[in-house]
Amino acid sequence: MPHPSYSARAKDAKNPVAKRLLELMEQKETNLCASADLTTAQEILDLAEAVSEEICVLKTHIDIIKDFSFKGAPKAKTPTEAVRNFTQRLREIADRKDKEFLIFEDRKFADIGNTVGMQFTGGIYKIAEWADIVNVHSVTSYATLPFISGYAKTSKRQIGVLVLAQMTPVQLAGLEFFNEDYASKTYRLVLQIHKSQFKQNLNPLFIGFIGSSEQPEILSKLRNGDFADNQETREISQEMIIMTPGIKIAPGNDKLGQTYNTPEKAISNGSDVIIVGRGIYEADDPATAAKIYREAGWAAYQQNTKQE
Ligand code: S5P
Repeated sequence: MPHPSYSARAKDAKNPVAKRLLELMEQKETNLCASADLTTAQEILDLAEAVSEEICVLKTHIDIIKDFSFKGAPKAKTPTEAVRNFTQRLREIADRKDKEFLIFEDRKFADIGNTVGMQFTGGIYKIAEWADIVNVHSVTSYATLPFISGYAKTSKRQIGVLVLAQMTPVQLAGLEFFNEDYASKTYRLVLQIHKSQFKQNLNPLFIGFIGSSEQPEILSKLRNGDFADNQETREISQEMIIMTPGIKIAPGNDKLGQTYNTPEKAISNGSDVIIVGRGIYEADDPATAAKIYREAGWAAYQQNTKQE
């Protein structure tokens, strides 16, 4: 079944980050998120520069960076200042009008609300000051959300939260944790909170899910709202943006169990944004690789979208 376009969904999106992202995707003609899993600030900034025209989102893991120095960085007296110099520079690259993209810190919060609060706003990373999007594990999302929600109410910065409904790989030591039951519970929890925040005139925080194309039938159900218990919930779930990691042009596995599927498979089963890490940053020419992924993702989107 063809899906509504990103721009049609942008009109209904209640979270400003989700709205901005859907608009940006349509304007820049890209549904590609580059995952910058690199360990020095300089490499990440160079990658961000190289791929900025091809992407709608750059995903970071701030806690894997071992060196925050970069060319032209102001002098930093403390680790917090060194991190802030880097995140400010990254924001400058992301905010350039013609090449804009959003920043997604892939922190996968999973603790009690008080601890997540400190991880989100504090430490040396101060994620809340620079990330547009963060993600939380479904099992603890109920506990973590009130904090992020409280922060969002008082802060000028807008934030969108993705919830992990599935993960790659699905099989962990032969046990299937990320099954249909898990995805369905995640969906129902997210939609319940999303609707209640909207009804209380709050900015809903959830913008969607991390979904995997290793289990395409579950991914399709997330997209189509098949886990909804009524029509209203099913319709609202069209606002949810699904981002999918484990993407390579050549499907397969890595040595640590990561599983890869193609951009076409992810998008045709209902994903909105493909997340590509090593397929881009390990390529000889990351800019060209990003262009190839962007074209593959965009062609798949056009094939699976209702013509308006
Ligand atoms: O289930 C998941 C969720 C995420 S966000 N599986 C994943 O691989 N990820 C992230 O996507 C992972 O942390 C990494 O940053 C990226 C995939 O990288 P790649 O090099 O395998 O493309």
